[in-house]
Amino acid sequence: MTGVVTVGETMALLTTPPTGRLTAGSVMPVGIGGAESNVAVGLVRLGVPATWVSRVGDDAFGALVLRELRAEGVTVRAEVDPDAPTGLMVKELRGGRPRRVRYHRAGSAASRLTPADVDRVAEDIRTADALHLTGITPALGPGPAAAVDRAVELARAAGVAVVLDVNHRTALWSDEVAAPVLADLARRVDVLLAGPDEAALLLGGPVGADVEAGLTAARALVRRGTGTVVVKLAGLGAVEVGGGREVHGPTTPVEVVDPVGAGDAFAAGWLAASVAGGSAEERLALGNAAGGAVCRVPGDWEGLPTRAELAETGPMTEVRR
Ligand code: KDG
Repeated sequence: MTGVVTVGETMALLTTPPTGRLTAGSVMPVGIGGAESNVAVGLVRLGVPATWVSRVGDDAFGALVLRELRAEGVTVRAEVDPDAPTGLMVKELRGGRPRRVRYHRAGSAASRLTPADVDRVAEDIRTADALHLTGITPALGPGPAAAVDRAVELARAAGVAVVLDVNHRTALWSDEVAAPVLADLARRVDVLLAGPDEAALLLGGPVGADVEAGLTAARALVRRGTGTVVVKLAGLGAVEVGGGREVHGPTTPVEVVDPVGAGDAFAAGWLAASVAGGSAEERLALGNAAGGAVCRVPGDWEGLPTRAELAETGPMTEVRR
């Protein structure tokens, strides 16, 4: 197993105290967050090697990002950019739960990603078990969008499966601008992970949040050209359509403390089972279990589980290695 390569921005993440209002002054812990590196950490914790490709600024936030990811065992392939800062994200809590996320990432080092950053890791991509991308990266600007296209080209030419998590971020681009870009990208990948709203964005019509609606949307997206489509349905689990099969993977509801990062955890679990040769049932089971684990604790990625933790905390389908 060579593992998974992922490309995208990781930011410094400031979180307000549970009841604190920023405008009144506050002390905020500094951590890190980024959908793609969240997935990389999740994979490593599940025993799958992961490589994260990006750019950070030549600043303390960038050093923190690199140190944290290396400490988690992620292989870091990041350029340190002397001319742009590391992106920053502020997560405001109310009553202990996330209420709003604000980005300070325009002009960040990672928004200067270009195809050259991907070419530097071409061999990592060509020899990977899978390439993971999200719809956040093309929203960062033309350079990152071109970097995503280059990564898809390289992977597909080498027969490496490309997994796209739609991860639509309305704070970065409007539905109108995002929809055609993401729909075009979705047709060029092997696997698409989406929530009902994201499936609706791609299909141009409403999608319900129940199992039948998820299956209908997944079938429609497969007809549009993606090999396998997974629609995530929160407490109802997820459905997967592809390879001539349609599977619903139910989940065990958890007490949700912080849902941010649940989609990344699902992606990590799904990918970990996939690269181990697991069935659709096993992919969905591990995705659901990892997603649930992240929701139980505060933080975008801190609650990402190890296999031992999953075995202790909840039902999980056995996955072949
Ligand atoms: O899924 C969680 C991520 O959204 C978060 O960690 C930060 O990548 C991030 C983003 O762009 O919101």
